[in-house]
Amino acid sequence: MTNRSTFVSPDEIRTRFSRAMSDMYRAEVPQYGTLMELVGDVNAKARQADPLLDERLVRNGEVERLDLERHGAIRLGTAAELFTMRRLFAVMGMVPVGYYDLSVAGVPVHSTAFRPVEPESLRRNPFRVFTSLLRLDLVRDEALREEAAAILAGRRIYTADCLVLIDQAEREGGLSEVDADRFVTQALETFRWHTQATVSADVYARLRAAHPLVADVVCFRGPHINHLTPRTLDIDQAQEDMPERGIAPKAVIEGPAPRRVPILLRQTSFKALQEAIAFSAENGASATAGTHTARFGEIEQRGAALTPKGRALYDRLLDEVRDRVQVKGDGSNAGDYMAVLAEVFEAFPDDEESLRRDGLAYFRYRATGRPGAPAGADLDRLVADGFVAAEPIVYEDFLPVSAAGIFQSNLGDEAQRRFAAQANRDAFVRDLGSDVADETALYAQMEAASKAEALRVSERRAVA
Ligand code: OOG
Ligand code: NI
Repeated sequence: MTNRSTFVSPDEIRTRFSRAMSDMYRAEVPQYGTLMELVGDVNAKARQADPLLDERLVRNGEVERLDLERHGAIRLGTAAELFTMRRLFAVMGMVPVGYYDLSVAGVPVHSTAFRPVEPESLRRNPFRVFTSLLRLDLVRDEALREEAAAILAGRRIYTADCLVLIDQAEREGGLSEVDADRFVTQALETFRWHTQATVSADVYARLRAAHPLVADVVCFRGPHINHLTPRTLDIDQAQEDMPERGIAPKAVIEGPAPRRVPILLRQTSFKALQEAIAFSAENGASATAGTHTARFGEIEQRGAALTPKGRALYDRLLDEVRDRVQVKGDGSNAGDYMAVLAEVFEAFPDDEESLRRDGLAYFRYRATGRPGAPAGADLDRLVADGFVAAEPIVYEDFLPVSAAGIFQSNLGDEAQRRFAAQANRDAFVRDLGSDVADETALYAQMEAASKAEALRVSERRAVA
């Protein structure tokens, strides 16, 4: 017998899961704990320095979740793993949004982001997981490709209890208090680090030579969480402060230049750590010790979601930057890159009214409650006269060029690269077992719904 009202909400399960993941990661990667402390300090200073910002954070109920993780990332090996991962995340109210082709950056994966989509769910806990699927079809050596596929076919990344609980949640429509906690415990197992590789040092070396990412995905029992990412209010400050705390940041902050009105997403990370692992024994020889580089920490600062027009401008400007200067592998010209970035992005309007008027960003509208709105007035008029307020909608997704930069800096190769795109969205969707939501449509819907509501409220209060 089940009773819907006794189910724990998916939002609550996601909150428990992200907390458990954070605790596990901090215990496993102490430097990540140091990054969390740094972010806490930077955020506290930023709030002090900017009372308006502070007020908005308090008004929107964001303070309690301010320093918490906004996202994590995993890399899967097979279609079946991805299919089940979709079902696992659905239990926590996370659905696949967007398709990211990373082949453009020479990384043999394609990806989606599992995330909540309802504004209320995002507000309760915005945790999302950037989830990549290895593309063995992009590995040239056929024998190696088959060897990797055979290794992957033999692993089981979900515990038996986890699979039972996913089935149960689907069948019954939710999980009880006790089962929700069991689910979190069982699901967490999939994301755990394994110091024992499933392959010999020789197999590891050959896979790594094909691409470091191939080795990372194929040689372990499961898709270890490879980073978690809290939110910072001042990413430039955090980047600058990292070395003082013994953290080596990647050379440049990905995304747009620093601005008054933030847009999209800016991200930076500390470089992945070299960690001790053991390879399995081979041909009667004893197991050997080795190292593997996969896990790191990242921070992010989010801004306005852009319309297709705004995004086209962003992509064009970023292309121009990267035509003019490419970050070198050793990061020695990071300053030049940031200078060119700032110069080129001057062409992107940097005040809320221009972003709105020019249709570059999505906005959420609300009636301010100011009395005396004229009947039948159009939205721009109502905004101009203070009857309706408009606030940018926060971008909740990822950026493929930035993601590629994060991948590369953590594979020990920060040189910017461009390859021919080899997107295969159809294959991804087939493996996933469902379509991915179109992020632009989600923002457009949110904007449209808020517009209609703001107009309705103003009209009701309007004076003829
Ligand atoms: C994922 C990198 C992408 C981001 O924030 O853009 C990402 C990975 O390294 O697996 O997390
Ligand atoms: Ni990330």
